[in-house]
Amino acid sequence: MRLTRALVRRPSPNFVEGLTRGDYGSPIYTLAKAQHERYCEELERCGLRLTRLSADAHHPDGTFVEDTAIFTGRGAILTRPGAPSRRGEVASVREALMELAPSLGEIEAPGCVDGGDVCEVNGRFLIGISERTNEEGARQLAGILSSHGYESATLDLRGVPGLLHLKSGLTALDDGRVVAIAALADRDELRGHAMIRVADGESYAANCVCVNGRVLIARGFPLLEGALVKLRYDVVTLEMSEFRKMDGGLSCLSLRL
Ligand code: CIR
Repeated sequence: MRLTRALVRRPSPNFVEGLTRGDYGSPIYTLAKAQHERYCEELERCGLRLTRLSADAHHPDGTFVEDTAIFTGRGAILTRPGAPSRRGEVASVREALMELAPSLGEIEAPGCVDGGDVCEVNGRFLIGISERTNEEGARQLAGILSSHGYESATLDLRGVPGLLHLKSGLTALDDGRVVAIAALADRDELRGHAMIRVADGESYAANCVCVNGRVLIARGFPLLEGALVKLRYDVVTLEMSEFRKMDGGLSCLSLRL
């Protein structure tokens, strides 16, 4: 499916106050801003028209817009993020989405879903149950998807060390091939898919973005980059150091439709 639009939000000056479990130090705001700008330019180069939300000082994690909604080919579903500090991010995304896509529904309490836990693979949605997405949220999401004709399946991620979201370890490329970390690659739900396995030392790179034939990956992961190039993907590498410090990856920084 050819993508045409993306929603992004600039990092806020208090980005450093966001949630993180990582051990990579504190992000430098000016660098995060520059990396975000570079990311936006690259999305535009892939043919996407961007809607840019202004930075939100009340929500230091607000730049990770992916967690607030799920796009399907038929419309958008608003989430209820698992981290209480992030729930307020949804209001401004709801407003922006009105102009971009029909609403298919919204996750309601006590359900929680982070968009990072939802990955569409060949028209079927995989929903990770994680620290952020609970069973009730997954049940509501599966119901909304099913009422619009989509199949889904859940994957329990709670035993996978260090994995924040499903898409922290899994990307679906637009030809149906998946990029996956070892802990996900052998799951039944992915059986039969062409796959690139990400080496253990490169697991951060499993979160990529595939837009209109190009694959954006984090810079500094030569094994994954080499594997993609060998398979003739058009690869672009982007510096992600400041977002990695806050447990974010490439996909988290935009909602693409
Ligand atoms: C958080 O912990 O919620 C943010 N610091 C990072 C969110 C990353 N989002 C994503 O993987 N979809």
